[in-house]
Amino acid sequence: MRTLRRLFGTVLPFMFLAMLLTGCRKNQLDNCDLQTPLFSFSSFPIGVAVDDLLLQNDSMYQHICVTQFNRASPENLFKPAFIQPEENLFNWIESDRFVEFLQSKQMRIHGHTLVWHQQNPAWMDQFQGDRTGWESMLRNHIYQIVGRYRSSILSWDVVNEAFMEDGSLRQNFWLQHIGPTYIEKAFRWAHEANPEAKLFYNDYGMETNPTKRNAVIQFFSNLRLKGVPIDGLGLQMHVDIHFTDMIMIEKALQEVAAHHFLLHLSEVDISLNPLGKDYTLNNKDLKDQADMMYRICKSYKSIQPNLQFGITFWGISDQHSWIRSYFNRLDYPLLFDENYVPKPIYCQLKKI
Ligand code: 9MR
Repeated sequence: MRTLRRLFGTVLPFMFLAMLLTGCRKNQLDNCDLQTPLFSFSSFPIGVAVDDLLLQNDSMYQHICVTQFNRASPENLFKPAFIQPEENLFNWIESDRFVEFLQSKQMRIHGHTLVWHQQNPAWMDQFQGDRTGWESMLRNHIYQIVGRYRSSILSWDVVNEAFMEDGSLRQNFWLQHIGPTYIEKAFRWAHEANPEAKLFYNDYGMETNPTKRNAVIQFFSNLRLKGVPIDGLGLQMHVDIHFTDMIMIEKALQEVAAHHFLLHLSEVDISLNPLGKDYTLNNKDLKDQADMMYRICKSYKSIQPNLQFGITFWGISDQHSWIRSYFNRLDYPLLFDENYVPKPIYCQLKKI
């Protein structure tokens, strides 16, 4: 009897309290805990841009990549300068290894990117030929790559950044040598090479610039009416914490969905120091970053589920973000810090 009283009087309440405390603590930690993959919290794929060299040489990078994400976009490896460095000489060794490795880890691969104005090899830039020559050169590039990965890469950024901020077509060498039909031709050729693949147009600024967004939506809606196989739009979503008009972003996502395009938030990062000032990282900015991501996800989840192609982050650790090297500024736009410790934005994503 005395033992029972002791059990109810002291031991059980203590055990209950301990369970409650560890339970709460566990819940809080769960959000940031790397034991549970980020993608397992999401109803749509969670992707990441993957740097091939880091994937091979940095074991922590590799570990986070294959355990936290379930889709990968090759950050640079599939761009023309890397994959076809000389005319008709394709660098399959690295791209094959990349694809096989990530597939062995059950990750989907999103092909990035077939047609762009940057990261093209010199021979392509200086290519000599009339319109037909340019067309067959581009067709060959697309056929070779999309065809080779017909069974392993089931979605592609076919054309990247072909529009300017004012909604006009960018003056790039494709436009110059083939004319504006280079875009629809690229989509048709990609579809011929792999009729199963989902084909995307990918661009930046569409989430915040209605002029550009409307021009892109109109352009691709018209192409689709003509029977051009375009499945979706990639809104890159390189944003910063000082852009606070979340209604604008929500509207952008709704508009794309209203036109029945699959929607990929394709290169997400949230800059904390967009103006490149002297900057000290602080908790308020980290929280604002997490809150902004939360709002973006909420808006994304409010579109029709069958149009939610996924959200892809443009890198793993702040240390390797393109923003630091490209703009030469200190910034912290990604989910993990320099030591691969998850940041509040990562933990917040798991609450959505
Ligand atoms: O992240 C890529 C970086 O490593 C390259 O140096 C850069 C070259 O312009 O391209 C970066 O990726 C770009 C992507 O392919 C298309 N959208 C803009 C991205 C950031 O520049």
